[in-house]
Formats: sequence, structure tokens, C-alpha cells
Amino acid sequence: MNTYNPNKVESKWQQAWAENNQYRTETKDSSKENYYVLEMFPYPSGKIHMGHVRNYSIGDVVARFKKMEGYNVLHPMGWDSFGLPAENAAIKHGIHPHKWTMENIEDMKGQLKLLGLSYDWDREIATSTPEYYKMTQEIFLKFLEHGLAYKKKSFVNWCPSCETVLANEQVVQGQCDRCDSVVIKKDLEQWYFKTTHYAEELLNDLDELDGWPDKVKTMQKNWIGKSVGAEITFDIEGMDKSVTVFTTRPDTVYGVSYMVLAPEHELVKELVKGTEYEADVDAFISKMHTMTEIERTSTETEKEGMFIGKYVINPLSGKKVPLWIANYVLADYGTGAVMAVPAHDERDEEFAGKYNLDVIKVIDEDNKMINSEEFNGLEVEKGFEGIVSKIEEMKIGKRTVNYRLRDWLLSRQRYWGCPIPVVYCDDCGIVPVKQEDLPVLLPTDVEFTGKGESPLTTSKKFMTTSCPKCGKEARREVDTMDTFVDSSWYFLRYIDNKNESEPFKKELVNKWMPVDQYIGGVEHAIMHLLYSRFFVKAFNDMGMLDFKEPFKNLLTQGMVLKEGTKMSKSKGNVVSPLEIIDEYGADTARLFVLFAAPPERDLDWSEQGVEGCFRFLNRVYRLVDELSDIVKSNYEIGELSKEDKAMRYTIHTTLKKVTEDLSNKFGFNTAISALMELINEMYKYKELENRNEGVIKEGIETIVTILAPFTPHIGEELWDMIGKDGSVFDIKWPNYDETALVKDEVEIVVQINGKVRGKLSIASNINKDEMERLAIEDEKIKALVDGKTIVKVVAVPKKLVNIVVK
Ligand code: ANZ
Ligand code: ZN
Repeated sequence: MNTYNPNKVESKWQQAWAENNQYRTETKDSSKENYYVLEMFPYPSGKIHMGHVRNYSIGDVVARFKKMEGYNVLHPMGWDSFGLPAENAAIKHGIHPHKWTMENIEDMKGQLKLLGLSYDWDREIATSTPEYYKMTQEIFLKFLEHGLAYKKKSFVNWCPSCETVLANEQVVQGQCDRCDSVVIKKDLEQWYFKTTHYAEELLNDLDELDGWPDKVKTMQKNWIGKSVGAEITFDIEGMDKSVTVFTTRPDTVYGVSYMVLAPEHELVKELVKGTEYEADVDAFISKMHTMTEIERTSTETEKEGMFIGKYVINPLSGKKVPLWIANYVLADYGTGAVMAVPAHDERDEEFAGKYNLDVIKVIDEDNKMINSEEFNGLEVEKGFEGIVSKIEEMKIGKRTVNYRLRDWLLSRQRYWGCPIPVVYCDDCGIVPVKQEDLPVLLPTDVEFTGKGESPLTTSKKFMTTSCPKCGKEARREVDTMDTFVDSSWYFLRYIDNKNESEPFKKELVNKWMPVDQYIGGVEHAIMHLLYSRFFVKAFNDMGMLDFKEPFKNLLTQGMVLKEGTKMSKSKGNVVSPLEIIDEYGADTARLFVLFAAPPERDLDWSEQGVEGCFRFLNRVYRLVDELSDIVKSNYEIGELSKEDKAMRYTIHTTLKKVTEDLSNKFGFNTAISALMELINEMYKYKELENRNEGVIKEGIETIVTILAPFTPHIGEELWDMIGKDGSVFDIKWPNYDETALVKDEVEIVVQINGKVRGKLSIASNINKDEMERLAIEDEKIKALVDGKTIVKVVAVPKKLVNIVVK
């Protein structure tokens, strides 16, 4: 008798897989149908955590199952290896970010290998390598050439602690999503990608993503934030100037009682210059800069503002209303100006209440317009149309659509990122680096002070170069790209990771994309997924590929909790995957995370749960070990007894269930629990004196095959123990036997007027009519009913037939 030794089993098979290049995928091969399964690549922090174990175990089951189903499966892994932690390590410990990163990658790769994941390591990429970032730079230049990258000066989100700008998406409730410092606004010249160019497509194409969770689509929809409305221009009284507002409610235009400009609106300074309002307005603007967008617009923040001494004329009513500035109006949304309608807008109502401004009701309780001259009596929808037509006729405005989505600010004042490949020349301005001079390499002679501008400014050699156009001395761009740029196209690079001449070959990515199954955390619901969608749409327009969405199906897995709270260092409740692997083996760790909860849900870590999984694998091992000689022999199924049929029924219903749970949905937990049932049944069955060795053989072969994707090491070991050659993952996923799915005979009771009068053994899948007929025609029952009138017959499938007689 052998005993299950996970560590021995696991290292043995990991070695065998590596030696046989078991998981190598040839992307140019077209003999089979392709299937691309991808898990979000990690930041190489140096240590895997339970979230990784869960994410990658899910992906691995999908990859192995699809491979056994006969697909050519692409299942790659890599590293999102630019980013702040490496730079902080450099500042703190004096290790170069490159060295720190590569060491972490080696460590983490070793840890991932311990999990027995079926990655094709030949396709590994790391975004911080010159081979990769050369291509990121090439892509940047393509965007620049097509007008999708541009430089602009504006107020940007600035994290005073990270000393870098942040994209809107990186500001969470007014705080830096990395370090939680309060984000302030700074006036800087920065690089942007024109994500807004695709706002409409990014929104509309969500409808086609049937394989995405609704919650993620809703989050993206809200982030894009489409508003349909109109722009209306109001003249400023006594001046040759006007202000244009954006409103979603043109039907309320007769209710405007004042107008508000964002404090940063370009007109404000001009309008107050030299007036008694100037000093107060300046002070107010300065104060606004210390506040975040969220603080300014939060419903909890008190509305604050001031009159700036001017009036505007309502172009429809001719009414003169005062012009104000206020904290609740943002400079970069719409036109940065609002026509205030306190009767119908809550924010305006609060503001008007505080400053005693007029409230004019223009919509009544029946949703009809009032106090609106010729428009009185119209429903608001009709009113909307009517007013918009009128202002378009008067040429003082037009129908417009606004998006909350902003262009993507990609400049970062950091070292450990992809250098932006442009040069500044006094004569030629912004000049792209020539393609043949790529990559613009990160210099190694920099100082990591953690203060001020990009560390790249400390390398004189890097800073000074010659203009690619005129050859005169020029200065390099010292900012690097947001690391989300790197991860917006990595899924394409895996397909063609050795390509030295271009980021990826069009024909190849067309063959493999979109990713059939993408798996990752819901924390990426907005940024990473939106940016990747934007990249693919831009690539499509630039003719680099022929599809419009990167990810066909998306699974966002839940978190791994301990006693209901997220595992975190600060809470001290982190369970280390390495310790679990050491104690129980990777197969147990995998089985636990797959079994403990459906993948989309949060999973609560439980030591008993882990032990239960370990005991289960031991049970399977002992069962297979004990019966392995039978499996190795040539037993046929032959004649079947009732018990044999029942056993085959369980084997094949389990096979059917596991197949369905893996094909249509991510029913890993239910599939595993069906397998556990099957093991229990096999334990009972093997004790029967008249057990059928053919059924035993069939049962064990099925168990070993369909358990393998979940727990691959023990899968291979058991496959070997039952005398099979090669890898269990090279065989075809078994088909269930339809005929075995019929639970053959059942015993039913026959009653006459509610009293039991006989028993019948009938086929279990027989319908009610058939049951009634068999009962009535039974010799014994026939005799009892003889001479009486049958009034009614009631049949309960698989249980009884009651005959009512008179
Ligand atoms: C008049 C009005 C009357 C409005 C009413 C609303 C209700 P969404 O849906 O988010 O697009 N607005 C416009 N630009 C703004 C800015 N830069 N900062 C703050 N608020 C701004 O919101 C559009 C509405 O928000 C616009 O329609 C405008 O107020 C305000 F009963 O105009 B409304
Ligand atoms: Zn020049």
C-alpha cells in the first residue's frame, strides 16, 4: 500500500512537465480550434498571495479542460513589471529597480511553478524589459502619428506623497489609490491619450459583451457617463461677451434664476479684473485648488460661491440674472458653466437657499411646463425638443452630448516606467524619436531622491540628445508612461512575443483574439479593462488588427477573506500560499480555493476546509491505489446487476455534471462536490461481494480523468498508478454514456382505493400513462379490480399508482 505524499508527487510531475514542454503552444498551428485563456498578469511584488492562487487556479482548470476537449489552448503568463514599488525599494534600500524587479520575477515564477499551472513559459513577457517597452514606445508613436496622443497644459491630479500626477481613474474619493494621500490639483503640461474619441464606441460596444458580468458593464457605463442635452449661450449684459452652458434640461430654461461659472473658467479672471470683486475672487480660486474634485462636488460639502458683479441675459425669456462662481461647478465638465434652476435641481436649490436667490418653478406636478410662455402645457420630453429646436433656430445653441470620461493622462514623473519617446527641440518643437532609434532606454546613472521631478532629469547623458529632425542639441522627454499603458496591450504580445520588428503580427492576433476567457479581480473593472478596450479600438482604426474588443468572456473572481475580512498585512490575517503548499501540497490549495465558493463570490479561508480537501485527496489516492490492479486488467462490463447499474448511473451522471459545470458556467465547486459523492459511492460499491470489475475499472478511469484539471499533480500520479502511459492531459475528455443515465428499475406501489394491493418493478424513466397501464394490466391487480368500475387512476412517477374503483 502506498501513501499520498504531495510534495514528492508534485515536484516529480512539475519536473516532467518542464522536461516534456508539456504546455508549449504553437500559435501558428491551425490544425485545431484555438482557445485563449488568460489571467490578469501580476505585479512582481516578490510573493504570491491567496488572490493569485485563486485567480490562477480558476484559469488553469479552464485551460486544462479546454485542452482535453481538443482545443489548441494558449495559456500564457507574464509580469506587469514597471511601477512604483521598485522605485521605492531603490530609494529605501539602494537596489536598482531593474535588479529588484528581476529578482522578484524569479522568486515569484518559482512560486507559481509550485502551483502546477499549465503556462507556456516560452511566451513569458515582462513589461519592463527593453524588448517589451520598445514596442510600447512604438505604439505610443503610432498614437502620436494618428492624433491619439497629445500634450496639453491643465490642472491635473497631483499626489504630493508619490510626487506624481494621477489619472482620474487613480483618484479614489479624492485620495491617491496607491498611498491614500489627499490628491491636489496642479497646473502642468502633460501627455494624454484621446480616450474620449472612443467614448461612444466604448459605451455602445458594451452591449455586445454578453460574456461580461453586468456589474462590470454598468461600472464602465457610469464611468463613461453619457449625458444628452444642449448648449445654450447667454450674453453678458453690457459686454460683447457671452457664456455657454451645458444643460441636460433645456426644458427648464425659463426657470433660470442665476448662472454659475466654475472658479477656473477662463472668463472669470477677465470679468473681475480691476473691479471690487477681484481680490475676493482670487482668494476663492486659490481656496478651490486645495480641494479635490470629489470634495468640491460631494453632496455633503457645503455649497459655496460668490457673485462676481456681472449679469447675463436669458436668451428665451429676456430676463437678466446674476453671474456667480461656485465650488460645485467643475471647469472640465461640459462648458464649465451652469444655468441654475433651483426649482428643479437639488444642488441649485441648496445654493439658492443659502444665498437667497430666486426660485422659479417651470414644471408642474404633472410633468408639464409652466411659466414658459409659448411652451406652457408641453410635457417635459416635448418641451426638451421644443426648446432645443428654438435655440437651434435662433442660432444660440445646439443639441450636444457630454461624457464624463476624460482623456487619459499618461505622463508620470517617475523613473521606473516606459520612457516617452519624444525630444524637445528649440526649433522643431516636439519631435518623435525615429523608429530605428527605439527603444529609448532608461538610463542607469540616475539618482533616486524620491523628490521633485522625474529621476530621469538627474542623468545628463539621458537628458541631452540631438533633434531627430534638424540634428541640433535637444532635450529628451523625462516623464515616463503610466504603467496602465503597458498592460493595455500585453495580451496581444503573448501571441507573438518573440517578434522583434513589430509589437505583434496582425494575422496572428486575428487568429487568436479576442481572448476567449479573461479572469481577474473586479478592481480592474474600470481602468485596465477600459484602457485595453480603447487600445484595441485604436489599433483597429490604425489597421493593426481586425477586431474591436479584447475580451470575449470575463470572469471577475471574488476576494479571499479570513473570518469575513480581506486578508491584509495590516490586519495580520494573511495566510501564506507557500506554507499551505508546504504542509498540504498545491493540489489541496487549488482544490480548496475552487471548492469553497463559486468563483465570483468572496471566499472565506478555513483551515478545516483545507484539511477536508487534503483528506479527500488522500481518500481518492487510497481508493485508486487499492483498485489499480483491476484497472490495469482487461475487464469488460458485461452483464449488469441492479447495483452495477446504480454505480454506472452515478459514474455517468457525475461525468455529465462535471462536463456541464466546466463548459457552461464556472461550477467548479458543484463539480467537485459531485466528484466527492462519486468517491463515496465507489467506496461502498467496491465492498460488494458481486461487484463488477468492469464497472470498477470504468469508475476509476473516469474519476482520475475528470479530477485531473482541478488537481493536476495527483491527476498525473493516479493516471500513472493505473498503468496509463503519457500525460492524462493528452487524452480526450470522456463522453458520458446516455444509456447509463437511466436509473433502470424502480419499485412502485399499487393501491386500490388508497390501500396497498401490490408492488411492481418498472423502468424508472417510464411516463405516467405507461405506469397506469402497467398497473391495471398486472395480473394480481386485474383480478382485484374485476367486476368493478374504474373511476380514476392517479400515478406518482417512481412511487405509486392509485386506482379508484366503485
Ligand atoms: C439646468 C438644469 C436643470 C440641470 C435641472 C439639471 C437639472 P449630468 O447628468 O451629470 O451630465 N452641470 C453642467 N455642467 C456642469 C459642471 N461643469 N459642473 C457641475 N454641474 C454641471 O449633469 C448635467 C447637469 O449638471 C446640467 O443640467 C447642469 O445643470 C449641471 F432641473 O442645467 B443642468
Ligand atoms: Zn530640431
